[in-house]
Amino acid sequence: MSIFRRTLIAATAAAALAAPFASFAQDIKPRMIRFGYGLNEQSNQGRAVKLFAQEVEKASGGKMKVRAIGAAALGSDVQMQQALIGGAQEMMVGSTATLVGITKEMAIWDTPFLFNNVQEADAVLDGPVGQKVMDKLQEKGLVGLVYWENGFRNLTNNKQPVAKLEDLNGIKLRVMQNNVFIDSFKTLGANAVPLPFSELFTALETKTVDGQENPYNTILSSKFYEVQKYLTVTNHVYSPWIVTVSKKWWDGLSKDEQKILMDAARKSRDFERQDTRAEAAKALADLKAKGMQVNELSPAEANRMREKLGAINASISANVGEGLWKDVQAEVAKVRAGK
Ligand code: TK8
Repeated sequence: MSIFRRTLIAATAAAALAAPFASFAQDIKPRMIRFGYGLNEQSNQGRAVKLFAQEVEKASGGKMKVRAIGAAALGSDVQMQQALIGGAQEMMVGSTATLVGITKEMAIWDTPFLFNNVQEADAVLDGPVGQKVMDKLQEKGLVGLVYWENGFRNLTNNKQPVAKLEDLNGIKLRVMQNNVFIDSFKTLGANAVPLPFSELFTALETKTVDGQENPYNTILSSKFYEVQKYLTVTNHVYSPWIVTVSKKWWDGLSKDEQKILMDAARKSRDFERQDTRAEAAKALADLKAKGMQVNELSPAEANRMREKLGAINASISANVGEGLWKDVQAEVAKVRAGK
């Protein structure tokens, strides 16, 4: 018998004695978690997934390992959601807006001008109503852990500066695959074209579409400034990201493992929001330095836009349910009143 075989048998026997029963296989083979996301590694999303991975590995003593797979290499948000539901992928982060086809209540977060600032967003998303909407995912085979910040969305295009509503006429604008976004931009007069984020850069580059809307951070990290000339500060909606887990897989984890993931998710949320806000504060200057022409809307034009978009509130309320609509409005009012 070779020394190698003898050592192997001895090692195996020792390990079997030390860790009998079923846990043995688990002890030597870490749980692999494929965590997919749509943005680049060098983005607020990429940095927070990395932090999550480190936290999980540390807290589990290496028994759980996260493979972070960015740039939509595992597919678009919608494709990854299906992989999670089927159990072919364990985790992902993406926009709540892309989940509306699965859980219609998620569309509440797409309400234009719902939040005035990030403090309101945090309070409502992390509060009881945010949790209620998140829990709705479970019926559909997904477990939501935490909301991250994608951020307030702003408009870019390659045709002309948008200073007033009419300037949007005829602009082919990529929007997320979601009825609220399609309706919002149709209402504003743009030609709204739903496309997955993973196809967006190429669509802009080849001029399949003229424009898009995303937070400053994403315009920067996805290098949209290379293919977009004009940026209009609209802040038309606050967009959350949400970290989700395959329920099929989650249900097979021990309570300890679930807790490790939940704790790491909370840490990643706090880190991500800070990081995103710090980056957003500098991003506009960066985008100008990269050559983008930036304009703000006059207060009168901003109001016109707000009023126009108000017209779709009734349909959002009908879609998500009037009860939820009212609950969210009440929560926002509570935060505004400083209670
Ligand atoms: C990333 C997307 C992105 C979103 C979009 O996968 O699609 O425009 O803002 O963050 O979820």
